[in-house]
Amino acid sequence: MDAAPLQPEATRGNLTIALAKGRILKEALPLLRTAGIAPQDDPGRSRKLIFGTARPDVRILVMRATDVPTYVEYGAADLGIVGKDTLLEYDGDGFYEPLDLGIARCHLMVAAPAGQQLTAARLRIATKYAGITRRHFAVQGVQTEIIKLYGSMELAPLVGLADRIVDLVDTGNTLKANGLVEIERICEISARVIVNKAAWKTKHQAVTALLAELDRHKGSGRA
Ligand code: PRT
Ligand code: MG
Repeated sequence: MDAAPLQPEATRGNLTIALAKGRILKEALPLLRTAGIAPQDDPGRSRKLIFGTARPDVRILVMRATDVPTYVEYGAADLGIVGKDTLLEYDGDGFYEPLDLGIARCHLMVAAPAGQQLTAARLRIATKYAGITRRHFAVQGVQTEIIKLYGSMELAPLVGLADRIVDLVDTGNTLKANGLVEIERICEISARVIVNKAAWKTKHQAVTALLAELDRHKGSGRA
């Protein structure tokens, strides 16, 4: 079969959405479905990374949350759906952040073992969010040593790797199960839509129509 000829005019309004897998994908799918952008396969089960959708002009890329801003900044995706935590930690500004979807909600906080007595002058803090943590404590003038981890931050203070952690909390069950208590809230987190700056101009109509659709349906796709 011959490949179809390239039709730049016809593809001008096409949109590629980068979607963070895991929790955000799970919560964004019902919303995308109600907005008429249901993927053709189930991204939660398929091993595919690119998904066509019910709309022939929209496709979805599924990836690690931390890669979403990169794909959008470089224009490999026009839009992205990713947590505010990932955006705060990302070092770049090649996108706009026009919409809060209000899904995958949680908050970023500092936690410590219950009843902790601290003597050291310098706090050792374990976190996946080194940038946010550094900025947060710098503003307070607190000296810290930041220990970068990639998961299960709650473990670090239990085995003496760190005095405190900076992590996301939703129900608080994980903290509780590990004898930790929240001692300071840093900020509220939810999933945001980001848009590549060039796409915002060249695909303005398609982008704003999609944003309006998502905005109209947000909050209604949840179980
Ligand atoms: O990507 P990675 O594998 O490192 O993260 P993950 O598997 O922990 O989470 P994932 O990929 O499913 O989704 C991560 C994104 O979901 C984050 O970037 C947030 O924007 C959003 N989100 C919302 C959360 C939570 N809520 C959340 N509770 N991400 C992680 N958690 C973790 C938290 O780190 C802690 O370990 O859940 C645990 C606490 O939950 P509770 O309910 O016990 O308090
Ligand atoms: Mg994950």
